[in-house]
Amino acid sequence: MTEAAGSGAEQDLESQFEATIGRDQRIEPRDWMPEGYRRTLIRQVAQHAHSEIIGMQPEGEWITRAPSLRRKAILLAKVQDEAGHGLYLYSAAETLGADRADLTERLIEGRQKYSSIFNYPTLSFADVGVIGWFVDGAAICNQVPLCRSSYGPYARAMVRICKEESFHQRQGYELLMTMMRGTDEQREMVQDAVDRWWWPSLMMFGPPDGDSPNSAQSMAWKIKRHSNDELRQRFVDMTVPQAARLGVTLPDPELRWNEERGHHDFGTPDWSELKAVISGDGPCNTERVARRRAAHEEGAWVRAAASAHAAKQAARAREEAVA
Ligand code: BYC
Repeated sequence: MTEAAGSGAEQDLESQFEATIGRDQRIEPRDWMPEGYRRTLIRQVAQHAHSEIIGMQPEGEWITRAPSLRRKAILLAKVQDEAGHGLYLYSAAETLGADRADLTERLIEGRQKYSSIFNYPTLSFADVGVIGWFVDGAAICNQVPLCRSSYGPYARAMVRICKEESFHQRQGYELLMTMMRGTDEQREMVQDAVDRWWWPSLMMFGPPDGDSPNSAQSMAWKIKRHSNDELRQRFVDMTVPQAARLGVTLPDPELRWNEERGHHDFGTPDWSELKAVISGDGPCNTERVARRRAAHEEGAWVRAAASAHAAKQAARAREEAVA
């Protein structure tokens, strides 16, 4: 809070910033903001953008193997939506002064994080359904409050992203419903996918509150509106009745309704697994980043062509201005 403690003018700016946050109004790109606020936002928004882009891979692997034309068209649209989400978010990061090429470099050099959830393999087409149901469901719980985040461009990007995530969640659930009405083998595929994705989905919300170094400041600045544990609980409460309706068992023997709390009690995720996955040691970290790096390198000619075209256009505009 004392970053701008220097001059009186800076203190005024800091008080104005705090007052804007206090009134629940938005901070916009041209407004003064403390360096810590800017850094925290760039960190979170960049990680979020990277997650969307890396998140295209686990489901994208199933596009060529989708069981019907209809499922292929739906999956293609979903994966393209995720690319779009990445683009809105990189643009939001740019309004904070970040350079998109630099953010990409940081991702492919392993210097910036992305969500742990995308470091697990997709072993059957049921995983596409479970990712939609759990991962997009978790994303909705986490991101709907971000529509009220204090930074304007991030909050506005979230509005559209959340609408699309809702559609993604429904398509996942509808796919699973269809599979559950199918053969025993299909039902087993769904249960197997549920067993593998449940705990990693709970880890998406981040470490427990007592072990979350960024939460207190991010909540004070109203970047985050709820703690990691609050949102995790919301997700569990939302998902349990959906699992019952679908006819699958969530793989947690401690899961039960607690009348007194008005919430479900549930077991403790393996936090050492989350730490390992975040630090690069998950089942698919190496291949995810390698794939992203290869796509970046393969796209070099597109960037070169776009820059050459832009330079040509600018030169032509200058010539026309002189003539
Ligand atoms: N995975 O102090 P904490 C999607 C890091 S994409 C990896 O609690 P914070 C979708 C954390 O960054 C969904 N890292 O942090 C896409 C921090 O490290 P640094 C992505 C994690 O920021 C395609 C450290 O651990 N969603 O929906 O206050 C298909 C300590 O954590 C994770 C977002 O990005 C993790 N799970 O809270 C389908 C949402 N958890 O930076 C779907 C926006 C924690 O200090 N982000 N870390 O080195 C957020 O809401 C918050 O950043 C988090 C973490 C709740 C994730």
